[in-house]
Amino acid sequence: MFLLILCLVLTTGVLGFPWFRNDIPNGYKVPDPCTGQTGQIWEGVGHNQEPGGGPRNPFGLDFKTVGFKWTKELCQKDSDKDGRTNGEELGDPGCTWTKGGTPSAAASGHPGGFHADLKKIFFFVYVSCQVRDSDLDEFFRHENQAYPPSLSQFGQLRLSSKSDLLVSLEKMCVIVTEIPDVDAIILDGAVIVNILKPRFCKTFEDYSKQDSLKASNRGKRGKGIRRRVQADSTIPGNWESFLRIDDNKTELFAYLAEQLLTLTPSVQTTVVSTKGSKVVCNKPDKNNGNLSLCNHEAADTRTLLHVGIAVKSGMQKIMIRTVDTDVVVIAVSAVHKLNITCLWMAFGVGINFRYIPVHEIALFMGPSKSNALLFFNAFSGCDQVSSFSNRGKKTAWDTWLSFDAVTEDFKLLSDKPNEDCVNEAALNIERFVVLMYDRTSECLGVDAA
Ligand SMILES: [Ca+2]
Repeated sequence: MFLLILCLVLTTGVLGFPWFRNDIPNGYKVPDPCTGQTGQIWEGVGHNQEPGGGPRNPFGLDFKTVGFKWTKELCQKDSDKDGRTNGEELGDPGCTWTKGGTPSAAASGHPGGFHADLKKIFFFVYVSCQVRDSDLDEFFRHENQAYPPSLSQFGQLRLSSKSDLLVSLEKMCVIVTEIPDVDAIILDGAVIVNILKPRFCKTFEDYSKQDSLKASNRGKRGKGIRRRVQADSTIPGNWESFLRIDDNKTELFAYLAEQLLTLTPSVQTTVVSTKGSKVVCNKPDKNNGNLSLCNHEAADTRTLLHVGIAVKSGMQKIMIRTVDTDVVVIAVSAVHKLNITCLWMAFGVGINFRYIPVHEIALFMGPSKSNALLFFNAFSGCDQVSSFSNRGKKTAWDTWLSFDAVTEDFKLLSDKPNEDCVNEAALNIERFVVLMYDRTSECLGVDAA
């Protein structure tokens, strides 16, 4: 008698009870998400364990909430948040099934098998696979999601706060608020036109002539407005919306480049400006080095090319106007190669505007580490690379400070980001990642950790 009662207890639970499986479409044919093998069935649909019993999975909890019935609400819900409704997974996409009827389709997924929450996913996989002949080590060697969490967050880039890195970098220099003495100023045109609103200007010609644009060293995406940029065209009321259209910007930058040259007397100041892939200058006889036909699409690297040409022209004190942390990083990495005396950043807007002496940061870091910063910045998360989950720039920076051996590997990959170098540097890079998540760990690789 005791044994009989014990068996009943072990098989009790939501959808662990066989008769509950009559209350959902295809209740006896829910595929096992663990093995991935055709024909393998998950008996305890509402539970984390395949035979049923134990903790309920999200579908089991939702099933209980609606009173253990197949309701439209339960059918339309995506209990395990995998992007498919319970109805879609159980073969009732139209939510028309009633008890005793024939579902319109076969069950194609488990409605409670996988969570968006990584910890729970691993918990389910571990619990369910250990009762089978599955090799867990082999399983965890492979990505098991459509969107590997090491690369993205549900298919989207995991963006970090890039400016957090500046906090660490600015501790290595003295920030000033007075404009420093410089020979040349490099302006990122896209930044300038975003900062300088047209205010009272009615036409593009007015805009190009406003004092603030000429003295611009002080200086979100969505639906935009397309407007022809001509001298007498009226400036649209919504400047941000106008700037969201690439064609508008292309025309505006070309127009402003011409106007800047026309409006700036060459005896006073030399103006060099990119105009599409070309470089134009208000001194026609000026040699612009190799800048013309420049194929750098991003302004941040192109800006540094201008710095290089200015240095070759004999200028030693240069300032870049930007709002982008990436430009600061590239500048720090380039200072030692440029052989420049002073490289300033006029950075930020409003009350956060300041002058950052990039040459001081590079001097403090030294040539190797300055160069290594380039890969460090890309690896820890940038515009094109996901940041690490729950580990931002500050954690990455602090980890680097405590693990200097990785500097040479970061430097190697900054100089030569090719496959051979990745393989060569992988050992220390993996160790770096382990330390980012656990400073006390002695594991060398991420799999071991
Ligand atoms: Ca689902």
